Amino acid sequence: MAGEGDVKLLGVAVSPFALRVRMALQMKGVGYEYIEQDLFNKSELLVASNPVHKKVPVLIHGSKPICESSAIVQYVDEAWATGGPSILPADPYQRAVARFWAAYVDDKVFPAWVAIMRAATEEERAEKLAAAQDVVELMEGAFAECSGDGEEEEDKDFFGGDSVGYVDLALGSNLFWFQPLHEMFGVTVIDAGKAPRLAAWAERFLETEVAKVVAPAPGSVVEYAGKLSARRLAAAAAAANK
Ligand SMILES: N[C@@H](CCC(=O)N[C@@H](CS)C(=O)NCC(=O)O)C(=O)O
Repeated sequence: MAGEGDVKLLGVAVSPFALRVRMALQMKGVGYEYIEQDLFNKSELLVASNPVHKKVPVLIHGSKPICESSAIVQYVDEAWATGGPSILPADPYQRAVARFWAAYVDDKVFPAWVAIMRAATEEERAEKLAAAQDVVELMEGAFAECSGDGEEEEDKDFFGGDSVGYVDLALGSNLFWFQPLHEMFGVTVIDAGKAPRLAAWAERFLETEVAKVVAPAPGSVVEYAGKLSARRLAAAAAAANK
């Protein structure tokens, strides 16, 4: 029966996509075995469970693998419907709005901040930062759209209203990289001058229990970013020598 059985999660401790699933499982009080993956040397289990993309996260419920973080979070919300607060809104229109903004996070916000990290020169980094800040700023309006019922003047604390919901998990899982990006490159992705409500939300989100429980160990994101960068440089050097 849905909501029962043996649950495993294949993840990487610093992966935003895996982190959002871990937060969803935490919200629903689901016990699970967490199996850390090495993406530089993918396990047979990962490749067999997600043969199409070979990416984390993968949730394995009983013997059934579920791939793609957004599909997994929605599955967790439905399969453990009574385990904790609803992650998606009950109202069909609000659900559609939440799905729209969560997709915006994955399609626009994630690539925008990854581009800052990959910039080859300081000039390029400044360009990518400005672009990322514009992408993020657009979510200021989304905050009012998602968190209220459209009639109230006051902002709620979260995209999900009074508590963390689907868009909070989608965007919030990216926040674990923003402080490390600041440490590495001195950049501020959510600029309080340009996006004050979002900056306040980000502080609130990182203070929630659900975020604190999964937060990557200090230094681990910077370390992982270093490994990714070394791999990228090695691949570029190998391509240039062909
Ligand atoms: N759209 C996917 C993205 C997952 C993703 O990009 N995972 C990365 C780690 S953050 C990964 O497994 N990368 C391995 C690879 O690209 O080979 C989701 O939402 O689950």
